[in-house]
Amino acid sequence: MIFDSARPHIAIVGRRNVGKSLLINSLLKQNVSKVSEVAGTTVDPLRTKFELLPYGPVVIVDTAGIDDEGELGRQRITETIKILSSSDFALVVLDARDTLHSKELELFSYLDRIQINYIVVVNKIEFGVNPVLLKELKELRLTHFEVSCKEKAGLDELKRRMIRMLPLDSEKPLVNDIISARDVIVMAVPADNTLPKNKLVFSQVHIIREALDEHAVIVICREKELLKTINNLKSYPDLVIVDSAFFKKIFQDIPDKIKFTTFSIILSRHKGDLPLFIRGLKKINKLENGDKILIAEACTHHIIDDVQDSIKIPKWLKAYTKKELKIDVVQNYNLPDNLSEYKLIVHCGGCLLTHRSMQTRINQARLMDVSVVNYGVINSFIDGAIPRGLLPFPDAVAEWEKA
Ligand SMILES: Nc1nc2c(ncn2[C@@H]2O[C@H](COP(=O)(O)OP(=O)(O)OP(=O)(O)O)[C@@H](O)[C@H]2O)c(=O)[nH]1
Ligand SMILES: [Mg+2]
Repeated sequence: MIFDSARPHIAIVGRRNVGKSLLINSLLKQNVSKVSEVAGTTVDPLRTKFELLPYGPVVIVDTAGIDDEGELGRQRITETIKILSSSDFALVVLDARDTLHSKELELFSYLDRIQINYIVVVNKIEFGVNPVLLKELKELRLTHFEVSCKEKAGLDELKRRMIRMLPLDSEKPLVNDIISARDVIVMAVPADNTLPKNKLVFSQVHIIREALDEHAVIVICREKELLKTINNLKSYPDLVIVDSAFFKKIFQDIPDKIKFTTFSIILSRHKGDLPLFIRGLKKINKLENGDKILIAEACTHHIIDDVQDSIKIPKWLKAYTKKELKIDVVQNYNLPDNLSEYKLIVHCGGCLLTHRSMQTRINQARLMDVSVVNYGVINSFIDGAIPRGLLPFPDAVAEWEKA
């Protein structure tokens, strides 16, 4: 479920009874979460909207303890992991009297894998802080923050630290970081718009807007007029953007010196994670007979518009790899629970997903060690636009060139 996806989500995680719920109540100065000395008081995630001033609105999420026991406990831990993978930031709460438990070590490695920032909060410091705990945190190179929720110590400083560490906007730009003032960008617009309604138009408008903000010059033409347009310029353009399907027809006519990319590659980076998708693309060469592939479409509009991709890509995968692959297609806002059975997820472009929900899905795959690629990157590869079309994006080129 999305809960105000525009606001950054801060997950409060840790073992049972460390004081997660009291920390939330103390930060919010309201009793929103139930607090008790009984371990396992919080069983369901509790999301509360909160104005973290001067930062702005956030959602703070209380979770069940990561050391919960039994079958129900295991389900609650899974739920907490899901919450983490859709969060922008986390507070990991520890009890100052204890040393690190294996569950906490697992948690740190999860957080590193899903690459979200977090603060280690050592709570209940009025009892003194265990020197072994301090030594363990130091060995892990984890900086920590000491508070006492009971005595209301350290909480304002913790809020200030959170504000400094919260992501401002993790959405990658379309092009503004790869162009400079007075650059000339040529954009070739496909004649027939087979893409979902408004999708391309929307991204074109944003590319134009970003280019203008950078004081670049943007030249727009139809695909048919692209070569003529380039030849009419006094010098080579700094960037040429075309639809991936057009790449094959034109790339030999575009001098090698010109940086050349596709709308799909630009959008894959903007919404998803281009180096990760390139790694996923390379995974295709390592697929074996019997491997399971998941084609994941987040929005139902594909039924009408992109029917080719969920048919075309499985066909292509089988022909390209010459392997017996088991390919499942799902259309759902949520990814299936058996994610870890898959070797590769081929995700739709996610054009109707928010950046945050796309990242959530990517993070779920990362947690399960499943490779991910998206329609845009696969189509660009099929159309011969990879690797050349990656040139404007050095981190993607580096990923492609890795052995
Ligand atoms: N002495 C002391 N007690 C605290 C402090 N913070 C929390 N507690 C107590 O620790 C107990 C557990 O607090 P909770 O906030 O319910 O802990 P929790 O981590 O949410 O626990 P679960 O929901 O069971 O996972 C309660 O009795 C709190 O009053 C603190 O800073 N000092
Ligand atoms: Mg609790």
